[in-house]
Amino acid sequence: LQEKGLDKQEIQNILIEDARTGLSVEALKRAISNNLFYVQGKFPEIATRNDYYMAVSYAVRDRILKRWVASVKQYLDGKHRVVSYLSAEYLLGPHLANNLINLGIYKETGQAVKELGKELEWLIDKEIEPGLGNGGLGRLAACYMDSLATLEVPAIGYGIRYQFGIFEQDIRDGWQVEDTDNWLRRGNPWEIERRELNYEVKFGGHVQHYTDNNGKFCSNWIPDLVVKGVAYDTPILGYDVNTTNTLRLWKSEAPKSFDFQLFNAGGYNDAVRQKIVCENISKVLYPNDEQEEGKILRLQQQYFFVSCSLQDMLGIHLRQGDKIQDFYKKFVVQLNDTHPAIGVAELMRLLLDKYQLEWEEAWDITTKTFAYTNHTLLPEALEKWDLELFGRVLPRHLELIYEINRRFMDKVTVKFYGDHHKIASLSLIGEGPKKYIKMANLASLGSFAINGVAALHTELLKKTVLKDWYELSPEKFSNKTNGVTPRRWMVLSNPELTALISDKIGEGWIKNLDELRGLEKFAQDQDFQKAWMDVKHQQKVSLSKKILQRLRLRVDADSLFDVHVKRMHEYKRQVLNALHVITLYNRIKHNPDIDMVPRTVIFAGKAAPGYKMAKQIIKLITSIGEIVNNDPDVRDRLKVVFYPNYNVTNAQKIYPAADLSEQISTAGKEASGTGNMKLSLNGALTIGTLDGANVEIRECVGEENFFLFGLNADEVEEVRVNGYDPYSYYNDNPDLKLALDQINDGYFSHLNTDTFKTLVRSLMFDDQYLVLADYQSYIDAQDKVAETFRDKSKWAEMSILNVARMGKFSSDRSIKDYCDEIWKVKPVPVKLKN
Ligand code: T68
Repeated sequence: LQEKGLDKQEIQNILIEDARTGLSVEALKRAISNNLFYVQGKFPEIATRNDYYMAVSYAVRDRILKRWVASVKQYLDGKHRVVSYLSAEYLLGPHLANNLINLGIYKETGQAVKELGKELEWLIDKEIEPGLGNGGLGRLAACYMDSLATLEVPAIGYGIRYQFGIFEQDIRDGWQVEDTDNWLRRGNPWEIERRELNYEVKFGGHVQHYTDNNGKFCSNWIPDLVVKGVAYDTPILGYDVNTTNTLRLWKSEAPKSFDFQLFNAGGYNDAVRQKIVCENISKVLYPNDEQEEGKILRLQQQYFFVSCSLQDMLGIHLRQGDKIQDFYKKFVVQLNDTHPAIGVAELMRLLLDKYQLEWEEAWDITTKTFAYTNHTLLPEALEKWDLELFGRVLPRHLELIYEINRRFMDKVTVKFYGDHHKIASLSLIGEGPKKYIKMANLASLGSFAINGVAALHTELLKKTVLKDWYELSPEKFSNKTNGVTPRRWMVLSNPELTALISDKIGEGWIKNLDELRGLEKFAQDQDFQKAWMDVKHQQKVSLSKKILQRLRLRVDADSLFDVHVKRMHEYKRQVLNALHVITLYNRIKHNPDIDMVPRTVIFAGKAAPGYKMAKQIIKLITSIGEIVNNDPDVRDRLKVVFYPNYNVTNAQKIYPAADLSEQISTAGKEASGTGNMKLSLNGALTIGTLDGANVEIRECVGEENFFLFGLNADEVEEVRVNGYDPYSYYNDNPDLKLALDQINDGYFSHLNTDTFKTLVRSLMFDDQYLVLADYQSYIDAQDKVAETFRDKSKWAEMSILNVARMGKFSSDRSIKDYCDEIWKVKPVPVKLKN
């Protein structure tokens, strides 16, 4: 630098800048050492693994911050339109490796850490993931945040900073036990606390009405609780771009002024109690997927984060000097299911009560702002709030919802005069022994766009749960098939396959997944097939080691890895898979020398803590495992694994090792599925029903490369209408009968006939999910899987073709569709100065 004629000060500045943001091995090494000393206050001899993790993470964060600041500046200067994603859940998964990949410094950082005498993998492996979601819906939000940034679209994700995320699952005596997820216990280097960014949120109390001096009718909400929401920002960096968006999560606290008032009045205990009540709101994630809870705290959580987020957006908008009337031009707000649907009433409240707009104008802005994504057809998952409870928590919103509904009902009654059923179904308020508020109706009425998450799902929405809404406003409806980010679900979790693919077709596919097509022409290439299956084998060996460590169970990496991983739910039919396992086991017992394709059946997934049946299914799987894995007759032909604590970290280890992907839900029940996409992208073949996105996956990969079985959605309906008779399937099928009798008679439960009583009874007498109806079709398809697996070259070809044809299922494609067809937003490339 001296030779270049720079003076001392200039050189100094460059060195400082480089230490903060340089991407070379040297710069990274210096930054990590500095952080170890100046942030952690340690020197190498006494630094712990977490000290190193923090030191590396802060070095990475500095580099992201430079891009983050540039992004925010650019967005504000240009007054660009912004996507606001409202979601009660974000299942991000571990940050470090993902950020290294998106920054493009994975190798350099690995080298820097190595030169400091440590291993980067040693740090990555132990990262505690933020599990701020239940399953597919929360993970989708995370994939979408990645794609929004990668596509350089200005976006902000809003949600809740739960102190405790999804519980940790342990298996004891074959049963699930839950442990709290204290994910913040070692600190979180990826978030920045923004104490200055906080909003007050009111709860309870009553509403006063009065007429002001100008004769205007006004409302004043006097709450009995005020909570403060504090922003915690996490940067979301795109892949191979500078764009860094913000995930803004709200933590609830007690406002200072509030407890002081009580304190001064001598109510110390009350003050402390209030503080706890406030902090409780963002304390813990509700661990239910697809099952309504109807708890007050849950409603408080929803309103809390939605109110903070809308106040924040309005603040951003007004600070730019723009008219309140133009709010919908600045922000488009996507509702991730109905969990944030209270936003419709809250935006109305803010526009009416705070900004004094007239009703028509406020409603016009509101309905141009929101768009709603539905994620489920299950009736038990549709959100309803008991009206009386709702009114106690949000009295002003109850008034507003009544008024929204009154105006709406006026129109509907004219339009559908005499059709009482339709009118009642469209009402925001349900009648019955107790009145309730229908959140899907509030979301549908308050949004300009409504979408399902796979083609079949959208069609079924239009025919069933949202039928009347479709008939009322067909122009609002569209499909946006889900997608997954290839960065986390391929580059990060399967570096070996990534390298093999890039070696053949270059790296363009990482940002343009359609380019995987280029692999098709190698599908029959013997050398490529061999390299392909070698990578798969290597991944299976790695997973086998993990299984051995975690479960002290030895599995054969040459066996067919049959993978069924997702939340435990009756509609996902883990039991059907279990019946297949028992059938294979019985074949061996019946014919001990049978020549069969060895299998390792791997299950993983959490059950909602209150969902008895799902927990019993876990127990069934572990119990079958106990018998099968310890039976000497079985030898190496069959193993059953229940891999505990399924989360993003574990998913990243399981997907790359899968040969077979189980997507066997009752047709018409799984809205989309996204695990189906991740598994296929990683080279697994799918055995599945015509449900959710399976339909589209099969269309893309070709029906000859997909193991289809079972009733389709229409046939399922038909069977139900005609009366499903499980007993006849049981009686007519000796293999099925034997398997069910064994479960019932305690064959897998030390002769205890109580253990699986409710499960068997459900299957035999009132199973909504038609497990027995699809049994034989499933067994036949599984036999075909096994036959195909014997032909290694054929299997490799099918696997390559599956991957080659997965381009559609990138979340980049999904997000592009949302941008073009719903949000009307354009990319804003971010340039770095100097
Ligand atoms: C899932 N839904 C769908 N819900 O089941 C899945 N629900 O088919 C789809 O692929 C995915 O969403 C993404 O679209 C969920 O994951 C929940 O987790 C949930 C959580 C709370 C309340 C209700």
